[in-house]
Amino acid sequence: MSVTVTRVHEANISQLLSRYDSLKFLETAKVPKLQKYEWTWQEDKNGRKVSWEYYQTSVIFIGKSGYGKSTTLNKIIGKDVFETDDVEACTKDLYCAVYHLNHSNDCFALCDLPGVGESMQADEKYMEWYRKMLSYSSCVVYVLRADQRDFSIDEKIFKKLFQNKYARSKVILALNCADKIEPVSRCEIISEKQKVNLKRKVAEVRRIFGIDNVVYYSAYYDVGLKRLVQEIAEKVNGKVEN
Ligand SMILES: Nc1nc2c(ncn2[C@@H]2O[C@H](COP(=O)(O)OP(=O)(O)O)[C@@H](O)[C@H]2O)c(=O)[nH]1
Ligand SMILES: [Mg+2]
Repeated sequence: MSVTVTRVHEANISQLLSRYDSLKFLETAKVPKLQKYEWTWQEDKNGRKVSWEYYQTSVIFIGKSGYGKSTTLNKIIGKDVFETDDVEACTKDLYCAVYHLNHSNDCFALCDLPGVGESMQADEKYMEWYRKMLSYSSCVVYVLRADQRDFSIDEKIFKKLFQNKYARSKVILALNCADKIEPVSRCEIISEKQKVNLKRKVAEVRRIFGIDNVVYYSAYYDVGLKRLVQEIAEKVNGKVEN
């Protein structure tokens, strides 16, 4: 199976490092590179398939459509390059923001894998493909919503995707839309009362999914994103050579 990889953004890593101190290690880090996988393709300007090197430092964002993955990526990057409209279910395309590291030909990539959730439920045959792709990444950000009450579908998907301890060790559960948890405040983006409920939600999600790395944030209001990037940095740092 092959996949179309679209680079929605390409820049030097300095653009990202100026925004996030926690990623500074990428200035000197060596990134192991994976090549020649049949699904690693992108189309050039003439529509021809050209090989694409998939970087082991790739960070993949997954989660159901409408949970705010693209908004999160745009806020991290500082540009609106990932489309925030709803995408068609069942798409298998991968959208990436690629950052070139100064000292080598290596890259760091932030990727959006839309359609996970609905399509995985609908079609078991994609499971293996998704699992493979996730296994080649250094970090997987699984986006949930802080105001979500029922996690049963996500729990099912999660268990199918991350079947062993190693796979789960890469995961960060990111609770977006923290501003929407009750009691919604008119004066503050996230009130003290909301923070109490957010902490309870984090504890609940930790228990349900069996993952310690759980953070809450609001992509829309840019609250808590530095903490999320810090968690990402820790996972990626464990996969590169310093
Ligand atoms: N209130 C609120 N809305 C958000 C937040 N993040 C995303 N949204 C909204 O949720 C909708 C879906 O977001 P999008 O990024 O397209 O979701 P995706 O399908 O997971 O990529 C958009 O209308 C966003 O503006 C957030 O933190 N708070
Ligand atoms: Mg999206």
